[in-house]
Amino acid sequence: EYGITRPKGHKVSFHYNSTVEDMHFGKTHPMKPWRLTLTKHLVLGYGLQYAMDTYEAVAAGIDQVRTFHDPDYVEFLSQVSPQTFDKLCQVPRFRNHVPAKHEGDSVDLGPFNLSTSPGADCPVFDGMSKYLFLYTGATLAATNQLTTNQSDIAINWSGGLHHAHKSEASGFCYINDIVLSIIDMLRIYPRVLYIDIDVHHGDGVEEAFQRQPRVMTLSYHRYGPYDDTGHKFFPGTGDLSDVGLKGTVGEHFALNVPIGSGIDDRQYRYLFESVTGKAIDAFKPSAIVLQCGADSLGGDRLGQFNINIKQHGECVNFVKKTGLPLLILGGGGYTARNVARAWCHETALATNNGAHLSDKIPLDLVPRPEAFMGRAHGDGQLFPKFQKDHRNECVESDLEMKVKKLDEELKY
Ligand code: VJV
Ligand code: CA
Ligand code: ZN
Repeated sequence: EYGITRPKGHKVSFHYNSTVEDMHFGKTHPMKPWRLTLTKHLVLGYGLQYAMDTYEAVAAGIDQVRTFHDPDYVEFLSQVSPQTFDKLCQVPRFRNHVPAKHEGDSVDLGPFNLSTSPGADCPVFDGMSKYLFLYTGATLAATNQLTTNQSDIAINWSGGLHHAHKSEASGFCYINDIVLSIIDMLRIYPRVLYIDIDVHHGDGVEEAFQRQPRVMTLSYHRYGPYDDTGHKFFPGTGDLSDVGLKGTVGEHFALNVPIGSGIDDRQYRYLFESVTGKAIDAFKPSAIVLQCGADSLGGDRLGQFNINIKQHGECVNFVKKTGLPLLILGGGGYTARNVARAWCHETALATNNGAHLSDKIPLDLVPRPEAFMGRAHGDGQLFPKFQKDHRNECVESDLEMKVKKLDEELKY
């Protein structure tokens, strides 16, 4: 009825395990794994399962996670729960990893920036260990589909956790599945391009490869001196002048596109297509990893951009057109119904011969139609127009200056 077809000679794999849906970071914590439930409902409602191969993810192994992360950190993550946290904190080699206390810290931090305080960015919650190794396992299985030439595009919406560091959790991210994936890819592909359209800077991935000329990282993100609360937008890195570690062979292989609040579709498209296009031409990647954080959408609870779902999806289309092996990952996204809309639309763009889905959500086929109904929830449309709730600080001349500067950087 919705005309879903399986593209010939183009294989897409979708990696997921529903166990991640039941996780709770805490009552009012912005990260809601049930956004993945809503995404699944839309994907199945539109019948996209017929256009791709779906795989049940299995947990990553401890050894796989150790290819990037510190062994003590991995051991801690594999054992931690609200019940075991206090005991693990007493272990001397874990105590060494407690971050220094900063003035004005509202929550007590334990080892590796983890905490049982409900207000923490990286709380310890029930089932957490399972959750972390599952989203990582899904990304690694997706990666394997590409490196063994079994898929052209592989998708894991539960992955894309770009802030995690080697031995520290950060910004809702614990295991950096992206870094682990790229490490695997480097065994097969000469060069990997990482593109990050989450509203936050992809600092963990950039840092991991800052000395590595075979990986180019390119992040688009909100960045500015200060926001209305007097704080820097998280994580506060990713300036235009940040281009990889100076004095190493990795210099010039990181690119950052800092963006002011309220950017609109047209401006975002100009930035994304100019810079990504030039990066692809200059770097000539053998494969691409695209982190599709949906907090760059208008109306996001944490984001500050005004872009619509169609433009977010155009970024996926633009990258897909290169025809290179492509890993598509999730990331941020804090207005759950819109995260589901965007990621369902992007699943369709990856499959279904790139055809657009009908704007009318098949409400009779989704288990929780009320999540998408009513004026406040987008009136049953897949592409509701977001109200522009952030003042547009972006001026054309400034965008042009940024494109020019990054173009110069790509001449190295
Ligand atoms: O801005 C920050 C850091 C603080 C210290 C810790 N407090 C909790 C918040 C301010 C400076 N953290 C950011 C992290 C954003 C992570 C984005 C992740 C991704 O999308 O890039 C990829 C998945 C931040 N912004 C908003 C919050 N934290 C926040 C955290 C909460 C919260 C409300 C807002 C944690 C718990 C609860 N409410 C109950
Ligand atoms: Ca980003
Ligand atoms: Zn984000």
